[in-house]
Amino acid sequence: MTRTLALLTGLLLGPLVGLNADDNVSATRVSPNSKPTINSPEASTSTTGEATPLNFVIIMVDDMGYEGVSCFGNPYFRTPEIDRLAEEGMRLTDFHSSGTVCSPTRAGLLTGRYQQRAGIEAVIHPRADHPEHRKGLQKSETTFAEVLKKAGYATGIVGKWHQGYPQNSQDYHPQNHGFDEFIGYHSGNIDFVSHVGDHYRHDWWHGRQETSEDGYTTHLVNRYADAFIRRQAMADAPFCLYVAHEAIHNPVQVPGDPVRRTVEKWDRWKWQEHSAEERIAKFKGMTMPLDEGVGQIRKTLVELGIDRNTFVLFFSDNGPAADWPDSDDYRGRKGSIYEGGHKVPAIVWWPGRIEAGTQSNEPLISIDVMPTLLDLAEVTCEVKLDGVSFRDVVLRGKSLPKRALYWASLSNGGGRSEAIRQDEWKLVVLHPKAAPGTFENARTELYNLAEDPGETTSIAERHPARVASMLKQLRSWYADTQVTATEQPGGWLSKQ
Ligand SMILES: [Ca+2]
Repeated sequence: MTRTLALLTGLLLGPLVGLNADDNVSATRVSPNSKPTINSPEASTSTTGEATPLNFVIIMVDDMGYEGVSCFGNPYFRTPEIDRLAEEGMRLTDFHSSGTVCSPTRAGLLTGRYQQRAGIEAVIHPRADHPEHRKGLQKSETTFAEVLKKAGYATGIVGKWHQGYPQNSQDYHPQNHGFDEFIGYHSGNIDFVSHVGDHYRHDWWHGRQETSEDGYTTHLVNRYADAFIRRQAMADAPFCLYVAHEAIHNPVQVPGDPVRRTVEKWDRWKWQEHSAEERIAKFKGMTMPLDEGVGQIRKTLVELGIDRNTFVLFFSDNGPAADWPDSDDYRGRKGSIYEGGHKVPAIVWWPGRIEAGTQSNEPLISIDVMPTLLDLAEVTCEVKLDGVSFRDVVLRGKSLPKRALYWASLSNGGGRSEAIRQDEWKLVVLHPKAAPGTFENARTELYNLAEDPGETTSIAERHPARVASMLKQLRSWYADTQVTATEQPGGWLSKQ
């Protein structure tokens, strides 16, 4: 931790006390080289009677709000394929992203720890002079792909990485983080047709090879995800595929729409200039190819006879962007520390093991994904993870031990906000008019999510003891993440 950060943390978050492991932190330990156990309880039996280890397909969509799909309440159109995944699997109705924007959620997903520990608190910004531009996932981090690869898995990512630009450091490349294969892009979004990123460079790659390729991004992601599964199904090793969709992030383009961004300019589709009907048409037009892709993955797994030993997880990386109508009752959107910023649709599917058509209301967070995958694969890692496995939640309907969930968001403009949730209680901390990157001007709000899921009325004044206790715990958690936080270049408070 830099001296500046230490001082800042001490000044604004209180003394660095209570740095012992939080009660919600679970330790997952074991040999990183242990192989998936062929006779493990989770292994399935194929038609030949031979036990096979479990495959994983992690499908993360971009900027889809809670009601983005019809099985979570989309009032505008149906998403039949994603709905079918839910009908044959389980809806997770209280699932949250650990970030409120793209890069932080992805860092937390990949490492199973709060992304603050990896030093990725904000969007890794496309503009070269932005304080957050030069950051990325450092090689010292341990990802689920690395652990599974060491355990014998074939690993691949198709789609969005957004964990640092390769022109800043090759250390950030997904193939330096446990992925055997990468087809996709490094930036936060690309034109769906020209594949020019928001940093105004062409950004479509096959591994380390920049590749010019025709095709609407969602169609390409669908095609390469399907190809990976078909190829790996023929191989001896189990596989883990991370499908990181671009949809339904901007640029707002449906199949057949023209190029909107070149290396010179971006003709942005401005939602303010369009009617509600036009916005819904684009929303639907971008969602349907994604829905078809999810359906194709399900069909391919069934066709290949590996559906009963493949665990599929579908979820979104944060709440809805401003381009889309906000139909749900949750306050805030993408970037917000309120529920609308991080409460997202999520579905798990594993025929024969997860009971079809069920739902779980257990509070879960995206940093739980890595410990869950390792638990299901019966492998372990030597890094202490913050997330906990929800295997028994989805397989046996059990509850997790009580724990607190935390969020700390840093906007592109350097604005901070934090939140802690304990059962139905949620404390929100905002910093109006604070200097960028600082924790000045803390204003606390308290909500009871059971009584007020829309976070409409703060009841902080009625519960001063609870506010003080939750605030203390939140500050202790944040300070703990900073003690060993990975050093990153740049940042709002850096003199670099
Ligand atoms: Ca996003």
